Amino acid sequence: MKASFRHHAHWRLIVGPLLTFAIASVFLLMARSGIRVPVPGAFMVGMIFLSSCIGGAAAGCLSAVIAVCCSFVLLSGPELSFIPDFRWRLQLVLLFALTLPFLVGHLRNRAARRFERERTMRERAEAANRELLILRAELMHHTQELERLATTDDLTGLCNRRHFLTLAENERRRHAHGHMPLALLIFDIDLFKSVNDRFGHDAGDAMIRHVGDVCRSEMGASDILARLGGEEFVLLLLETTGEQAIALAERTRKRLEAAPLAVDGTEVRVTVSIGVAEADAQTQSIGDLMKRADQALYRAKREGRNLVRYAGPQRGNLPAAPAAVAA
Ligand code: GH3
Ligand code: MG
Ligand code: MG
Repeated sequence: MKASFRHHAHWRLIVGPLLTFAIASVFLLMARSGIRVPVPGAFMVGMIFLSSCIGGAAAGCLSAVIAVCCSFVLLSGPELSFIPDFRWRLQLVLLFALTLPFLVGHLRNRAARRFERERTMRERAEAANRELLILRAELMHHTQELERLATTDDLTGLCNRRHFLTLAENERRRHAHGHMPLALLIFDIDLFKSVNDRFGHDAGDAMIRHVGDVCRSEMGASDILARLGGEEFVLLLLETTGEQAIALAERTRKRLEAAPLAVDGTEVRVTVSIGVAEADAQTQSIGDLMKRADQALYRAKREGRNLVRYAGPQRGNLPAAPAAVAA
């Protein structure tokens, strides 16, 4: 690769002078045969310029020497009659021929330096662009992470309260506008404090996660489940009537009741009380719906826990579910 590069450099150095020599020889032969060469000086200057461009100042100088020798012979004729003195003619040709390669070399170097500068700047701009792209990707990642942290509950991976309120309010408006049924459940783990007290905070956390997982497995794909805080959950059931919501609440309550949580080899019974509410014409906000579900939940607690209670204007209250259960 290096050898071929050197070979290439030599070729550039000699091609110009060789061409100059060939043309100069033709001119001399023509002059000797009595054929008048029209503008030999212009041809020679052109060849020096060409050599300098191809091979740089060294090639230009070589061509210049050949051109000067040729000119020396050719200019002994009467062409440059406006400079009668032969010595002056010779000096003029020498000066012109020797200056030209340096001038061309200088211009070539300047162009090369400018090209190099532009290349460096382009490379810097590309590097900055790449860095910018990386920073943008990082920023997007951090933004997504921030958004996730702002909307997700750490312990369960469910929506947090604030995010739930935003999503649920949008759904409430959409459902009210389309006259679609909408129901809401609030779950509260019964006597949860005693789980913490007896088995420790980690066991309490495990129970919160367990209840979250069971609720998640019962809900529909478009329903919205969130941890409200502590050991309370909320589930918004889209396009669901109060009856359907009560059925789902009962199913979840029974499932939890039937699946105790294993903590350090001990089976800890998990029960929840659930308040159910259904949106109606009087429901002005998701807060209204939650308030009613909360009232139903407190009734379930008051009436013995491990119960589902419904709060609705037309429906009245459901009969009590099985007896209260301690953890
Ligand atoms: P009730 O049946 O009336 O709901 O009784 P409870 O014991 O479940 O309710 P209470 O409000 O008296 O206790 C809730 C406890 O939940 C108190 C608090 O220490 C605990 N708690 C709140 N957040 C967390 C949490 O993130 N992890 C754990 N392990 N405990 C929590
Ligand atoms: Mg509570
Ligand atoms: Mg509780």
